[in-house]
Amino acid sequence: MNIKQVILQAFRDQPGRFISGEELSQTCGCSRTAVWKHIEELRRDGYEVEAVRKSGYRLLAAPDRLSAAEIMAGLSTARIGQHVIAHDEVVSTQPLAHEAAAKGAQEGTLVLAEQQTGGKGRLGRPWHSPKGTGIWMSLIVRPAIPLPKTPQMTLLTAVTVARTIREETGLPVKIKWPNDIFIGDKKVCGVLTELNAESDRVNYLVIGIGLNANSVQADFPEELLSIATSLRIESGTPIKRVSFIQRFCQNFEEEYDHYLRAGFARVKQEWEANSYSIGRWVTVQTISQKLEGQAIGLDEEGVLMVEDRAGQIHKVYSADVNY
Ligand code: BT5
Repeated sequence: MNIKQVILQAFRDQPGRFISGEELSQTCGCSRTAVWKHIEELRRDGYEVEAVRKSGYRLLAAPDRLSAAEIMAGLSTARIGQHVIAHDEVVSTQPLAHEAAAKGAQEGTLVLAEQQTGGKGRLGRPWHSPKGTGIWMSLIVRPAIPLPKTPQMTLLTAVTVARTIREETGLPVKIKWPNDIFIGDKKVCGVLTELNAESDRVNYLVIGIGLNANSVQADFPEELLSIATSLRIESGTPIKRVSFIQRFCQNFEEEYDHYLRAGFARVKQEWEANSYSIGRWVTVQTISQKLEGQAIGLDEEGVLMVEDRAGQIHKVYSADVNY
């Protein structure tokens, strides 16, 4: 932790209380003048810090800005979110995460941005990511799992996002196979998992998460208005993006550690319990075939099972599913 982070942590450990300059200088191991300079920097970063002679400093409000210091302060994970690379504007967080991973970034590193000018969905589709309204982030993980199991990480991520939305907002969310989070019939979040592997070994995965957090209707272009929504639109109040990310990191780490230890069964159960897809009549377009049927569940490995009119069950590994 750098000095600004230590100061923020001290404020968070004693919420609402004044902390003297002397105490902060001891906690940080620097002079009182240096403390004052760092407090000024925090103010420039958007923190409201009150300073009262003889009492010291106290934190009144933190900005809703996705800075590394904000996210890491008070995060109780061992590795997910323990390294944060925060940008203001990028083309996409995905290639930046790949670059960081290739240079050895630790598992759990998060790359995020306030705005993406070329956000990516699957199959080269665009992901609309306007400034300050969403959570646009890429998480680097290095699971020791065989290649064919890597799609399970998308399902694990979807389950984790869904749980985090429920815990933070109480909104009823559903997961649409394989990577969409829905509220009602609109998409609030998409997950894009990209893989870097050599022969049969996973080097790393970059899991991109795009969540419409505080967008209002006017933030969506015409073509998305009828298919997209945000947590703010659905709940009627803005959400705290920093707390959301912190809780996501905690939930992800817990789910991921359990998965690495005990396998896919718990993710499967939670996915099915929250599924938008199961029971629905779907059209599946794979590279080689098109089929229609009812989505009936996941198999033990996380592959979607679709039963056609003749009662035959098809396994859908990777495809576009329409409803
Ligand atoms: C996805 O693709 O849903 C994956 C989205 C992943 C975005 C994250 S943001 C952080 C990281 N950096 C990136 O550059 N990407 C990842 P897909 O299932 O292909 O859905 C794409 C489709 O969703 C588009 O064709 C639109 O129809 C729709 N869409 C685009 N932007 C949207 C938005 N903000 N909200 C809801 N739907 C959107």
